Amino acid sequence: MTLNIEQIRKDFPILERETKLGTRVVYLDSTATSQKPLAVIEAMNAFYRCSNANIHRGVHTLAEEATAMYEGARERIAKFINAASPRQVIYTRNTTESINLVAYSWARANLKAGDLVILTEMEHHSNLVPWHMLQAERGIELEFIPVTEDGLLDLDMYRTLLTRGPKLVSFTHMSNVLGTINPAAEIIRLAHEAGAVTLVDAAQSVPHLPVDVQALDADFLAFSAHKMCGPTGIGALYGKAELLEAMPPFLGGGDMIREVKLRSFRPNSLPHKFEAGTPAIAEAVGFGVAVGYLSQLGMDAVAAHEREITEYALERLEEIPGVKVFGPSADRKGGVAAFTLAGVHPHDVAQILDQDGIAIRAGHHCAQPLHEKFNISATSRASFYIYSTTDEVDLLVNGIYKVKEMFG
Ligand code: 7TS
Repeated sequence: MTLNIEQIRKDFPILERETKLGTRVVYLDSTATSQKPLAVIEAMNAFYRCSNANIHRGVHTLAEEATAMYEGARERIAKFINAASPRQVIYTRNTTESINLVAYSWARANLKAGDLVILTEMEHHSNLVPWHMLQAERGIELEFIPVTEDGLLDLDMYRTLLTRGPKLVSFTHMSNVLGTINPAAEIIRLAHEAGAVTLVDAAQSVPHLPVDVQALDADFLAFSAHKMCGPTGIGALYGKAELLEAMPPFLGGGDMIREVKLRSFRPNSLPHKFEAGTPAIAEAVGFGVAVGYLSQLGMDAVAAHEREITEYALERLEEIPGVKVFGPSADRKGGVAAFTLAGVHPHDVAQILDQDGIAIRAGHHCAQPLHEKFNISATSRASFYIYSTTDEVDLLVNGIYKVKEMFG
């Protein structure tokens, strides 16, 4: 099945927004956050208009309705990633909080000084800094799977690192800069053979590819709603039940307890043990509708559309003299094209494109070590999603030619 992009674009009101020039906005920054379909916007609106109440505590109709909507969304999200049970899906604020939850709860209970954690050189800061913090606190050791010149993980080096008996392998499923789709199932299989637990940063994969946590055999997997048509302020952590059950709570407070005495408490069962305080209820409802929207399109079709756009974009970008696109060929990457333009700072590229209503991002994209690896401080980055078109790629390319003219 192929996507009907024209129809899809009608679902996203923001794509109708006019620029200063009276043209339609060209949104090429979905890697930072995706736009939201009307169905999600309206579901959240309807929640506040008709069903708003706090969850898990009221016996009144509104509270029951809100609770059912919040838990119903969890069921849909669990199904979307093929989790065996919704108990294994914990709501968090975003991917960052999901990774921090593992670092605070699982890692502080299971890692001691000298224990090895393997990361990669292409991680987002959110899968680096929590481990730096634990290193400072606990004296754990960190090693990194190197990135090759063409933007792939060096799996031979990974195999070598595994002989050192790591306790955890935590890696991004898809790079937010190179677009590289890493062979997650293989990385996990090898980690398990070496006796390590695995954490997948799926911030960029769950929105763009079919992801099946059971097929991957992932121990933990983190993602954010806002990158997959859902609202900001909510994300998820998937975990294997036996790991989650053995873990101490993360934040303490209401809802995460079964019983509290003045001097003690007993934690609640999964998933509530990890959801202290009033959660993002309307956002959970929006998250559930977002996964429903993507399911309806079909994630295979989503991935195929992005592959097509990316192939076209790489072809067009690479024909511009002075443009260098980072990362592997289109068959090994998702819808991300980070590039440099010789003699022009990436921020200038983004700023000049913005004058024509073309939204791309410039900077290190929260992956400073990766940029350092390629001896650059920043890139310009165009990224694509279900509503992106080849016409928009053409506008981007024309815009870059204009930048070249301005800079002589
Ligand atoms: N991991 C990856 C691979 C990401 O791309 C991002 C966000 C995160 C983690 C963190 O997600 P959050 O929802 O917790 O913020 N990436 C980007 C980006 O590329 N531009 O803006 C945010």
